[in-house]
Amino acid sequence: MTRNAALVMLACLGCGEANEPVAARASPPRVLSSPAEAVDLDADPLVVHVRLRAAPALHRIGDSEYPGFAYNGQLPGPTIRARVGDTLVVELENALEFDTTLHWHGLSVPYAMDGVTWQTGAVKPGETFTYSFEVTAAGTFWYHPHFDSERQVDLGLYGALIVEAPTEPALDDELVLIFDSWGEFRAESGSGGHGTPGTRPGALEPALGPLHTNEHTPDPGRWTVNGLVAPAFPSRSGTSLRVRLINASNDDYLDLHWSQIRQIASDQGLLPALQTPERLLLAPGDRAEVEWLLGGDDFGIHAEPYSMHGGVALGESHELLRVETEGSRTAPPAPEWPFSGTAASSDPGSTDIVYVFTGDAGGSDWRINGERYPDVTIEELDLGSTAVLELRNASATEHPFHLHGHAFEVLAVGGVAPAVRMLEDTINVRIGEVVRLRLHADNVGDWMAHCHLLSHAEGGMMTVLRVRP
Ligand SMILES: [Cu+2]
Repeated sequence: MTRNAALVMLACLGCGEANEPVAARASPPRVLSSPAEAVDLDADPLVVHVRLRAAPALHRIGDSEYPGFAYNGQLPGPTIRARVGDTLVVELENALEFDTTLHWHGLSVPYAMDGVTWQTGAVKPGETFTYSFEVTAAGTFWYHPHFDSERQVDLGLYGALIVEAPTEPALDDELVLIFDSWGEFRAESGSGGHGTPGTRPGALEPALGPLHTNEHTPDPGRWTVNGLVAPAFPSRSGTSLRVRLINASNDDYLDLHWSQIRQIASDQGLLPALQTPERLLLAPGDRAEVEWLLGGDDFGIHAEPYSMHGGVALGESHELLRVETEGSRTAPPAPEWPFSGTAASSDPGSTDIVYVFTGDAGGSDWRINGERYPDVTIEELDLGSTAVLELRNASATEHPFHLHGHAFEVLAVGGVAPAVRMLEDTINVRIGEVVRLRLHADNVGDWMAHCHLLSHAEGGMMTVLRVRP
């Protein structure tokens, strides 16, 4: 759930004794753990079959309660875990009072399974739809609706999807961290549908709806980690952990730092080499993986103030979570990751598709090449072809560009080629910046290409890239 959520406190402070005052409730748990995993209902080791039920839910965030939505009553939703080559079967039961879908962010799935409503239908209230596809790449992915996304993701519909590769070493432990930011307590009606008209108001209307505050610097105290505010993660010294980070916020960036960042993976699985950046920027929709080699010292994970309106922002560093280690053992040795060492591809210089982002800060009109979804020009590529995409940000905010159905390689950011091969599905483009991408069109479909700031997608910053057979 994110800042742009229109949220309302369920407890009514002036309504008498029928509503228990929020302050009287017990404090929520502060001990951090990975979200509970979905139960695999199929005994076949090559099939992962899970059920997700999307339904209204009451979220407790800090000392407050918020009416929202959840998968299987969980915030975040159940983590789905599979291995490369598995068939994933997900039965989605829609117990909401409006349409929904599931999108598998970062995975290349057949177009009919992508959860978009450009041509195919949504899952209606009371219906169950079964998604089924082979998972073909390892990494940290996530799932969320791609219908009425700004509201539905905001109100709690998201979860992690982990795909393991057999070649990767097992560490002592693993931690899945899903970050979200929460909106102000404010009632405002409204609903949208990613440009899809006719969305039925939900059960909780008119109390809930998008809240477009367009704040330059969101209150860092609104962040949650796996639904918890400023939790502690207890561990033992001498432990090695693989930590998977997902930014599920609608519109808020995470500029993370801690004592030593050892990044092993980004959107599309393992990097070619270990990276030790000073900061780790997670735009909405972005993922990263890091290794924690715990010695005896406690440390905090901090977020620096960061704004879509120009990056580094005013404000103070904020501790999102604290790692508390017991014991005095030294840090374990670094695991042997099967890093490939692959260098970045050279930029051919030519450009096949250009996407120019425009829009004014504070506005709700966001465009790609001057067009607003769904009234867009469809760029086309032949199956099997390779294309260079150039993203040009001529707007007043940053934009995390996300392409469905494909991973892409980053050729250059602001004219600078990355040191190693970077495979992504979501890439932040700063104000005035040009980003060049190499795309191998290997998946037939009408793929959404959009800004993953969900208020911008809702405002029209979405187009369609067709891969024809
Ligand atoms: Cu944007």
